[in-house]
Amino acid sequence: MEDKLREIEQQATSAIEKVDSLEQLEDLRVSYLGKKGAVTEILRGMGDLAPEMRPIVGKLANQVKGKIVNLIIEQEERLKEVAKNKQLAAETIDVTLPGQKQGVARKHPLTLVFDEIKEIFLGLGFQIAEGPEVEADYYNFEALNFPANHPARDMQDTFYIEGDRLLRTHTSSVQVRTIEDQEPPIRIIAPGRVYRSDEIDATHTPVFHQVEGLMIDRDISFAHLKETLIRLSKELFGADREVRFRPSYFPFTEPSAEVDISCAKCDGGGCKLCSGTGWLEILGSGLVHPNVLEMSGVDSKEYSGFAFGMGVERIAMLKYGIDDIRLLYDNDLRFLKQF
Ligand code: 2U9
Repeated sequence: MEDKLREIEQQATSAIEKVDSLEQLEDLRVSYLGKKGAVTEILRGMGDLAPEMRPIVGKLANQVKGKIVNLIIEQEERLKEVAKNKQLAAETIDVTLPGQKQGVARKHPLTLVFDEIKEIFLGLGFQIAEGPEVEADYYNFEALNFPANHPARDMQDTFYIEGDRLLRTHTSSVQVRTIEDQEPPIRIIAPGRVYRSDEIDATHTPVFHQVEGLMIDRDISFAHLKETLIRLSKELFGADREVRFRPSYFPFTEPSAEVDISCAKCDGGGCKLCSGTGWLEILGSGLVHPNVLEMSGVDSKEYSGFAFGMGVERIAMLKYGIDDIRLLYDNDLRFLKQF
């Protein structure tokens, strides 16, 4: 039995020295020390030995086992070291290679305009209101004084979904929801995406963006509207721009006015950009129609208000001299990098 153990020890020592992979080493461990391994079998057979032999063989078997365990640990460390060095050699970094250029992100021109308008109105004490893009006919039209079959609905032809659901044609619906829910005084702007069934051309896309605004309180007059919108126009386009109010019509405001700024290109003299008029339209506005206030539960004898709306694409095009709205959606970096 002692000879057998010596033989196992010798075989194991030379086999362990020769292995060159961790898998082979594990196989060897199992074959000597595993459940059915050579050393384990001997230890298990101790009961068959003469009692005086048991301590001698037992001691030797444990010594051989200890030696094999140590050899395996040493070999395992060596193999791991070899593998690590091999990996390190394969992963060397050439620090002289040129680095990868990281482009710095920037804001889309529409986002720049949104941010600027929001900043101006937050400074005037307005809050930002949001609402659903899929709207009920009531909030998009009915509550804004567009009765069913009213011809003014044609100006904002939209995408109908089913029943009375549609894609909102303006963010006015957000403002109706706000006046239903909140007591005056109200000072809000409603920025967001809107939809109209328009053919695509240089100035129209079926999806575009608006910022609308609304102020309701006691004694709100056209003077408040003018002061607010002149400030907005000058902050957006420069203090040297002239601002004019031109009578207009919207079902939800009375009186209504469109706001123009003097053309920056010809300084009011008349050019192709302003169609020879010297003026560029930037937004629509008016005093909220009493019907609109009453329909949302506001007493029009006690309260009045003004409202306005602008297309963000149009503002961006005028501000940055963009002559085709589609450039805003093409995602062409040559265009976007200019902002
Ligand atoms: C309520 C009452 C009144 C919002 C208004 C306009 C005038 C307007 C257009 C400008 C260009 C839309 O994007 S555009 O085509 N908007 O001219 N919008 S007053 O009036 C409201 C809104 C909500 C409750």
